[in-house]
Amino acid sequence: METTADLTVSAVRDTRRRGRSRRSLPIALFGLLLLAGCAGDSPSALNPAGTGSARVAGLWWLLFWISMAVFVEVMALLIWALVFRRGTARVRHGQPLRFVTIAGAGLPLVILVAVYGVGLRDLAALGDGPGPEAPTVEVTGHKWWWEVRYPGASGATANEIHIPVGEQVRVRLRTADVLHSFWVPQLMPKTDLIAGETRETWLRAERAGSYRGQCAEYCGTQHAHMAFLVVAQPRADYDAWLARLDAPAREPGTDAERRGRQAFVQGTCAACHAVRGTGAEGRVGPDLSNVGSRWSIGAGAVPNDAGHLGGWIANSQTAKPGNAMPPQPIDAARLPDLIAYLRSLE
Ligand code: HEC
Ligand SMILES: [Cu+2]
Repeated sequence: METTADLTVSAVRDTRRRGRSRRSLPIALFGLLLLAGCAGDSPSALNPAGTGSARVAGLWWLLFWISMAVFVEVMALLIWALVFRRGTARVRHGQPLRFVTIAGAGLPLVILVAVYGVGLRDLAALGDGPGPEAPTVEVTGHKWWWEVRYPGASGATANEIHIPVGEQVRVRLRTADVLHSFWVPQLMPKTDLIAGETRETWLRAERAGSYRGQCAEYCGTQHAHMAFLVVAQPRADYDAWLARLDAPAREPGTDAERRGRQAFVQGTCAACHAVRGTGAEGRVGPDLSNVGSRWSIGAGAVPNDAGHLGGWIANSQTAKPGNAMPPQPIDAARLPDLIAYLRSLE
């Protein structure tokens, strides 16, 4: 038969058990979060896809494991000191001064100098840019989008940089207004864009794919919507893409698209946007010659589909408040044509 005392004891055990399971949930979630950083498609600097970021990740893991080793060692010493307190056990305490000199000063000095050396080596490797024949991309930061040009190709694109996979590509960086910072975590650490200066960095992707980039220097309200995509593709695909960037934009194929082009060229749009071969040569906003194939509208603000495009044209301030494209006085009857035309530009 259970006594009251027995019942109380089992109740206490129950609460303890419940407390433990309540605590294990946040711990499990934290663990999952850590693992998420290692997931295959995570746009993280610890998931490198190119030589530049591989250096950074290598250095990061080196520092991580050294820190872990030091942490474990210090904890072991702490426990040792607590267990074998002076007077409580018969342990010989050796020569404390020699121990402190070696483990407390000598060892850290050796480790720090070695890590400093590895850091200098990686810094030199990151500074080692491509030769003069390497492909070059010219990127200009605007509040809040990226203008992308290739010397030798007449056209431009926005928020999307194509590079040949396995090749070191030079990136020339300028800003049209304030400070921005060019960062593709999976490929290369940050480079600041400084007013009045042309900075240089490089990209090299070891596997084909799309890598997310982001402005990494606060530049105003829509700083978060200043993302871009680096598309690394096989050399032949890259060459074909570059050739299209040099050719006139795609001709309208339907009547709606033809009417859309007319509305675009004759309306306000042409004052700020260019579409190659149409006479629209505005440079205030992104070149729209291939807007239909872009990964997003507004540098990551909204997905690139017909609905969001229509909403953007009528009033982009809803999707990206404060951006430099004012609401457009567009005839509602013309909007579907304009959408059809822009969607056809690939
Ligand atoms: C006063 C200049 C101005 C006018 C006029 C203007 N735009 Fe824009 N537009 C911009 C700017 C600046 C951006 C970039 C905004 C951003 O992402 O921060 C932009 C972005 C866009 C984009 C998104 C492009 C991309 O790749 O993200 C589309 C599409 C677009 N405009 C279409 C139009 C159409 C269609 C018209 C005419 C009805 C028009 N714009 C009129 C300045 C203008
Ligand atoms: Cu920014």
